[in-house]
Amino acid sequence: MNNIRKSLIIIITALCVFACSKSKDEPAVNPSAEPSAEPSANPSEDPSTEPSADPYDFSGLTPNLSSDGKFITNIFEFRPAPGQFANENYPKYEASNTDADMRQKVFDAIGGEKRGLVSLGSFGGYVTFGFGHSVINHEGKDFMIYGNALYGNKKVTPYLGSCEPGVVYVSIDKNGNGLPDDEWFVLAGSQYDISTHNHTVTYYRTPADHVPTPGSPAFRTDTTLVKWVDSNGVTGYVEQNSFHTANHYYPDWYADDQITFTGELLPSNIYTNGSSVALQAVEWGYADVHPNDSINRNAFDINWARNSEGKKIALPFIDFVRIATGVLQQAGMMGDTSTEVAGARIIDAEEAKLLPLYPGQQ
Ligand SMILES: [Ca+2]
Ligand SMILES: [Ca+2]
Ligand SMILES: [Ca+2]
Repeated sequence: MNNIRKSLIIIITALCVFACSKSKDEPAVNPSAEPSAEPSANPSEDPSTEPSADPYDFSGLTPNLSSDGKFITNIFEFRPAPGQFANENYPKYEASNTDADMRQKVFDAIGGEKRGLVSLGSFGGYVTFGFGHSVINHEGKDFMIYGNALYGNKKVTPYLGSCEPGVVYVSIDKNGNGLPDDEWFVLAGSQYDISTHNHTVTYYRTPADHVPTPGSPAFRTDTTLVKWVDSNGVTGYVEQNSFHTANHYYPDWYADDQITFTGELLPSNIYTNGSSVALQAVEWGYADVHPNDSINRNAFDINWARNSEGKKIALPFIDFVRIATGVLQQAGMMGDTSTEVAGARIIDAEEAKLLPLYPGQQ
């Protein structure tokens, strides 16, 4: 399996691998990365003006409590960015598959208590899901996300391994139509203050007359396979590597020849030492950066929600969750970095009491 091979590469390229201890409640890896105080509030707000002008007043909304399952029931969107696993696997694209077919495959992989894998591709690629009912924002953490992160050589630097941060967004069904067409809020994790907010990247389908540009080392079989342009005018490429040469990387079922994503861009987490390459974990608040047995590090509090201007937004509950790859990078033999999602689960109020908040999470 590609996933196993991918893991093996990481293990081989790390300098010396050993079993790492569980990390549930360890102190901050990088205390300096903790978010600082929230942005300044708007001092011009006049409390004497008319009521309910606040778009973030959700007090009139009633949560949907028609069911009480803990796991994913609906895949609303699957929009991966180009990457080495697109089409090939996680999930596999087969000729004539539609968007609906691909969403069904995603559900088959990560719906309910299944722990299959879905790969989101390069920066911005995402999956959007729900639990069949609202998720109440109770005290502490409210849900967790499963991935396929692993640690390698913790001796060299903390939490070194295959950690591919996915940014988590939440939304409330404000217009009540049951669809995720309402405003999205990012859950501000430990990297929020050093991330580029509202970063936009457009990827272009490889032209039919494309001529590969081999690079060095030899595993870089085409350094110009999928072109991208970001909101700063910077151009780059998702490269083809020798382990995935039969793949277009650009999702074959997309009707358009270009696709644009906007979201939080984290700094590169590539760790290099000579020819060794690994992907270092970030502290908290992102999917697919800590092994699944670290429940608390894979758990999320709706209280971390912020709007696109950085303002903290109090959400009494949510109806939709979106996970998007948060980095844009080529990591040596590991190729492009892609967040994987292996399911999600609601954390109830009792379990939340067992998952203490880390410094910076309050
Ligand atoms: Ca909460
Ligand atoms: Ca809606
Ligand atoms: Ca991963």
